[in-house]
Amino acid sequence: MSTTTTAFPDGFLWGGATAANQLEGAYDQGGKGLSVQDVMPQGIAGPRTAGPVAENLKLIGIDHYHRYAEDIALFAEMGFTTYRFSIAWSRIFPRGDEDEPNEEGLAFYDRLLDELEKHGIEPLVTISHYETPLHLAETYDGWTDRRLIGFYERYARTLFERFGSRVKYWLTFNEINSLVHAPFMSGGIDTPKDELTAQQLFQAMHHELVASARATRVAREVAPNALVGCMVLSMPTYPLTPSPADALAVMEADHANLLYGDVHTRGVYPGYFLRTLREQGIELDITAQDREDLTNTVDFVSFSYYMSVAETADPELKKAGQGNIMGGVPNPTLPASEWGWQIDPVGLRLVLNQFWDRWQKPLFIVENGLGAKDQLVEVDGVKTVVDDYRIAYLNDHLVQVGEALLDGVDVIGYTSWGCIDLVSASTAQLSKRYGFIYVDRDDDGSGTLERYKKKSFDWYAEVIRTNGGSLQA
Ligand code: BGP
Repeated sequence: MSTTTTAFPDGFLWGGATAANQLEGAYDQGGKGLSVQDVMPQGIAGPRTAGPVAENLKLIGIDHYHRYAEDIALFAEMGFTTYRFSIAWSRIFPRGDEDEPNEEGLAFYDRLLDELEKHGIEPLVTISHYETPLHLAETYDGWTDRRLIGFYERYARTLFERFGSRVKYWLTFNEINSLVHAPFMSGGIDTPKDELTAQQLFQAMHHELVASARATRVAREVAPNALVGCMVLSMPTYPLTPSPADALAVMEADHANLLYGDVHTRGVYPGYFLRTLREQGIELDITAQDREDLTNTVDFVSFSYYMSVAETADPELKKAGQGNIMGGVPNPTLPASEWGWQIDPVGLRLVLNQFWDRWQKPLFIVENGLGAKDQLVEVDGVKTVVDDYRIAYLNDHLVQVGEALLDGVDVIGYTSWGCIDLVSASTAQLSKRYGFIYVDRDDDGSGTLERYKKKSFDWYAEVIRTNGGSLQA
């Protein structure tokens, strides 16, 4: 039995990841304003509502707002050395465009950080994770409006000033490359997707890229110990056939995805993107100040990895498969999850190598995991979930992280997505569970909210305790 024991370096950060809107609940408490998530009861695909409706599971989430201490104690029991969470923008600036922050919101995250400190867990904070204040969506059409850069900069500055001495690792925007695919959820853009032009979407993307770089600059001024990373949705893409035409289709798909990391690490737009703009007759509003701002490049690159896709030049075969926000052509060689996300551990090693070769920045895997329907059962009188399928998924992906480390890739940490069950981003279901901890709440909103350790809880604790030595290659 071989293992990857030696691959994981000392100090490798092990933990889990969540986002405020998917677990906190308390959507109208502590002075919080509404965010775009409070009007998305069915996730990305469903219609947005005029206001919050009871069917929206995110309004209560898993009540983490009131149970964070209990949850963090469970993370500590697994031995987490890091925990990724997001700050809800509308807790700090309820409408998004105020001059002064909401003290009650800041105080909540102080308490949360106190708990992490108590357990010696290194925080990893996402500044904006799919939870733009609704007011910014309704009044400014979200990131299509240049003024959002200033609002975001003020918000980021507030966080760096308040928490900069306690938080080392910061991520500016969750999956920043999803904006063009999910404009309302990712960019607070109220205009329906099918009415948006490429010009508008790329302009919104440009505003976010500038805002991200400005936040990096502000961090260097006010929180010199902070390290700022970008966060991208990774989607390794294979040619459906070995034909040059399919390889070219892959290159184009890669360009569309890698653009964001290229700008964050190089500080300029790459030539292939300038070509796209020229050929589509798009002229972006890019000021001299924007160009200067963009040169504030990131300290590290973080990313989510769930699945890979295939790509083809053949329009007949180009039907999109199911998948994480962007999807792609299904790969006939791979199995899929119950939600159609194709499972490909080797894809993680490939993407780690690709990002390292291309950007030469430390890499942080900040999301990875299997969404599955779990069954709460009783084993020896204790309620649990026998989630061997999740253990297999995580084991196989972590083995590939070990391989990438042996390849020489600089990987600094791994946070498994949804370390405690939470509401799904794409479908807004609770039955799409990722956690090591089962939360008793169902899609109809029923349940006690009690927490139960799944089989994977002890398994992950052992992986962390042995620094990857217990993984089965
Ligand atoms: C990523 C998001 C997360 C998370 C995850 C799993 O795209 O950053 O917020 O939810 O995907 O997706 P889902 O919840 O749709 O299963």
